[in-house]
Amino acid sequence: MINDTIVALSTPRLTSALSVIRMSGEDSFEIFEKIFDKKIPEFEKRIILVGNIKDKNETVDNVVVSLFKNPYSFTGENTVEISCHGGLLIINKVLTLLISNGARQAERGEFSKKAFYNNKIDLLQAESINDLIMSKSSLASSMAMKGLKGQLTDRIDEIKAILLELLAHAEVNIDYPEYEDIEEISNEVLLPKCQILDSMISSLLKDSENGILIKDGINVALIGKPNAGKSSLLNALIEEDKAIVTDIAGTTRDVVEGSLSIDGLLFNILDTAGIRDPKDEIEAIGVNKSKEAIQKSDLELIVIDGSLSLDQQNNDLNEFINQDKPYLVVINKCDQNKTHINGIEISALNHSLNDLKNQMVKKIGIDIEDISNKSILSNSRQIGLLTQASNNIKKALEDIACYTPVDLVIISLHEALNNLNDIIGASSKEDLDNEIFSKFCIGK
Ligand SMILES: Nc1nc2c(ncn2[C@@H]2O[C@H](COP(=O)(O)OP(=O)(O)OP(=O)(O)O)[C@@H](O)[C@H]2O)c(=O)[nH]1
Ligand SMILES: [Mg+2]
Repeated sequence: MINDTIVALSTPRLTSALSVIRMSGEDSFEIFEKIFDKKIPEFEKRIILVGNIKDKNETVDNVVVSLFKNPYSFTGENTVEISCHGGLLIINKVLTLLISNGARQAERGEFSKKAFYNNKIDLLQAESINDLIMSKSSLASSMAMKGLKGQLTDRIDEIKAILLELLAHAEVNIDYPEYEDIEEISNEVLLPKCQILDSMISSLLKDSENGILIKDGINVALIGKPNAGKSSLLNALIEEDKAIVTDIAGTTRDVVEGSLSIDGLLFNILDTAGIRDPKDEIEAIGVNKSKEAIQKSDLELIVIDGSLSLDQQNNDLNEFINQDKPYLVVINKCDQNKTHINGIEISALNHSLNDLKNQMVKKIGIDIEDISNKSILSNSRQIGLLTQASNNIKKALEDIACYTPVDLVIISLHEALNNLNDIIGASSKEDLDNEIFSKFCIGK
């Protein structure tokens, strides 16, 4: 399958000025020549041609074609990128011609998969490509770009280098006892190195804690009594009339979502139905949906109607405070002259929300400046594997403290190396062999 020549439309299937069709695989040039009105000249790495796509004697389109010779392409294979005119008929015709001449329709992500198998990118870089395409905030895209450029892999490689050196040393002691000039590895040698590993992994894990929040956005639930002004606040925050606003209590039934970026961070705002004893079946469903949205939120904004009496404001607040989750108390309708309980005073109607926005960023506690300078992990697969690596190093430290024999301690270190390699999609065996042969010159 991985050797097939694959083809796909790389731009959206929409009518547009231009579209790009990409084909990759050993037979790409041969297949392309069958539908092009020119011979591909000899070339070294890359070439651009202009000519016509032909279906027998009919000219389908006049196109610009970029040809990349193996290994000088994204996938590492012979690749053809056809820039054709973006009409759906033309796109379909060109695709059909390529497929009928031997290419196969690519599956999702298959070009990146080929790049990975051909060692053009590692797994982290492949995941970063997707993250970059999908990123919804400037911070998320700069994070993905670091991954794509390999800076994240570099950070994992620094940790791996220490582990590899230790493991190679231990392997040499065991497999080549006749090498007397190589120091015997002991728990005293392992201890400081494992402490360094533990602190490097912990610091990457800590930096990455917020990676998923940055990538997927921070879910903020607007909660409160009916008529407090939740929907008005959603509309004011996203600067769009998305949710229906009326002075009838119980207006919002379904959860309404909108998003906005504050200081490069993406916030997904969830406007919920006001919580009260439901008056009918539809409202009961709405209130349940609100509770689900509140559950999945990362931050709650408790919206209090500041035009009510102080006692009422306090009662409403007490009903909604949930100590398990970060929350901010937002006193709305401050344009109406009343005394308010403590909270961030706003008016959803006159849109002065800067203080609230600053407090939202502060409450989430992401140091934007610090994190934008770092390479961090950003999906649960990567973070799960790094957590396993961390646990394995901690296990090794416990074993050292209990005077466990070295060859048992290194089992956990091997596991940690496997975890790190799984993050980037590399093989531990190969790494270890390389380390042994390069540093110790065994088998010279
Ligand atoms: N004076 C004033 N009125 C506001 C403000 N925010 C909202 N309102 C009014 O309060 C009423 C209720 O607003 P909504 O935004 O629909 O309230 P809600 O909390 O979404 O209500 P439900 O959907 O019923 O739970 C509307 O008449 C709004 O115009 C504000 O800051 N000042
Ligand atoms: Mg509402």
